[in-house]
Amino acid sequence: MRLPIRAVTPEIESAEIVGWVHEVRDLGGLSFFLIRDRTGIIQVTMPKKNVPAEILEVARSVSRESVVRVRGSVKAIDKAPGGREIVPDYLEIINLAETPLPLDVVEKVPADMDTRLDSRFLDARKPRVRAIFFIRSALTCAATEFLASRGCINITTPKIVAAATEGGTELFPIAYFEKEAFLNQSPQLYKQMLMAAGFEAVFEIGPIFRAEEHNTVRHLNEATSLDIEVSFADHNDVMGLLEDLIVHIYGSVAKNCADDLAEIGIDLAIPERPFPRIPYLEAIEIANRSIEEKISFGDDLTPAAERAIGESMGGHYFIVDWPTDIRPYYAMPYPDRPAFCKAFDLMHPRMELASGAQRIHDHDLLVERIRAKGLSTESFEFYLRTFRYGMPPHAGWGLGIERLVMTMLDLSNIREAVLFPRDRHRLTP
Ligand code: ATP
Ligand code: AMO
Repeated sequence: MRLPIRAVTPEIESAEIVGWVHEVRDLGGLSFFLIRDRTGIIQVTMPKKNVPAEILEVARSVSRESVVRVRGSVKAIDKAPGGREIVPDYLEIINLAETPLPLDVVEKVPADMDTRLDSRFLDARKPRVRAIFFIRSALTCAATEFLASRGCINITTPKIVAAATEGGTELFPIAYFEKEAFLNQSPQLYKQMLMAAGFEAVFEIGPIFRAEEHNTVRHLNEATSLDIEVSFADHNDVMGLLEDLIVHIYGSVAKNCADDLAEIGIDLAIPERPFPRIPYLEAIEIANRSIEEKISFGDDLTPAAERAIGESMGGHYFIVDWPTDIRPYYAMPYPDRPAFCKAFDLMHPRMELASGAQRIHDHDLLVERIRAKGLSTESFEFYLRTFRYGMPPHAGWGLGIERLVMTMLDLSNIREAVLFPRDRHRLTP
């Protein structure tokens, strides 16, 4: 029976493995393969004197990245990766790779992002790239377990929709028979409607689509959002939940992904609770101390402002109490100072990770806010009617999974955190 490569130890006398030919080296009397699977790398050593001629024959015809099956005896050896090697008595080429390879998996010559993404299936064979996606998987599993343990119901909402939710970024129109339709920017309206259904606490991990014209290292046109919505909760309650979730995810990744973190070279520090909560007014004051293009009241934070505040905060923090005018219509204004609202952003020193708010649950106030944004209430009727038959107070947030992975693993480009990114120029693979 074949073993995962990681399980092959010097204590085992013989082993069968399958994997990809990572490297081939021929030193005359001795030739080596490195064979790789998703668990690790092992050396296969073929001393020409001791290995059957038919095996040497097969070995000579193997190209890098071919898929092979190897059986043989396991020997302890200090010089090889993992301190062991296999001397084969059976070698089979299961699938021969063409040469030359479109991308070097061993990465002696670093490739640029576009070349890597064009051959993502080969790029993802690199142990470092594989590690990012194993961590991303562990991270979303940890989030799901945590939110379920807090009583949140896992929901799935439509991605083909009739209305915008967020303003700001554009929508992608799609052909939907004879109707006008779009790809959804956020599950916002649906998660709120489920509060009217009495679900009380919901979460979704799903795609969001944003027709961002600009091409940046922190925006995608198709991103993954972790959204929650909780009834009888305010903005402070859901900030607490978000903070607990981030600390839980970091702790879980640190505990379960030690090898993958080591592969990427990350010594993961778990953020400390509570994250500071600084009001918007204080945030722009901090930014304006060091940036050239000053932020005025009512401006969104520029990337330079986010960097300046991030530097002074050092770790995760919240910006709270935003001007009502620059937040979406659904954010609840403070009753005693309606120019400010109960909205917040969770920030990492490098960028925004999540946005959220306590929502307006009063129908008439919501209509007023939609109109104040210059939007028509007609296209929101399916949403607005849920506010007329018993809508509880509620709050929630949306967290960008790629940005969470990117900041956790110190990746320079958000595309590193998605297998098949969609950006301004990329629609394949
Ligand atoms: P959100 O969409 O929730 O506000 P975000 O982190 O995606 O969060 P954006 O609003 O897209 O942030 O960007 C924040 C600020 O940075 C905005 O003022 C936006 O105009 C500006 N910005 C984003 N990308 C670029 C870019 N490529 N060039 C110049 N400004 C940019
Ligand atoms: P917002 O528009 O701030 O809020 O989005 C929430 C989070 O989603 C991530 N995100 C993106 N990531 C990569 N590329 C993009 N183009 C992109 N756009 C957004 C970010 C961002 O913080 N409905 C609200 C959430 C709520 O209030 O519950 C919303 O969508 O990490």
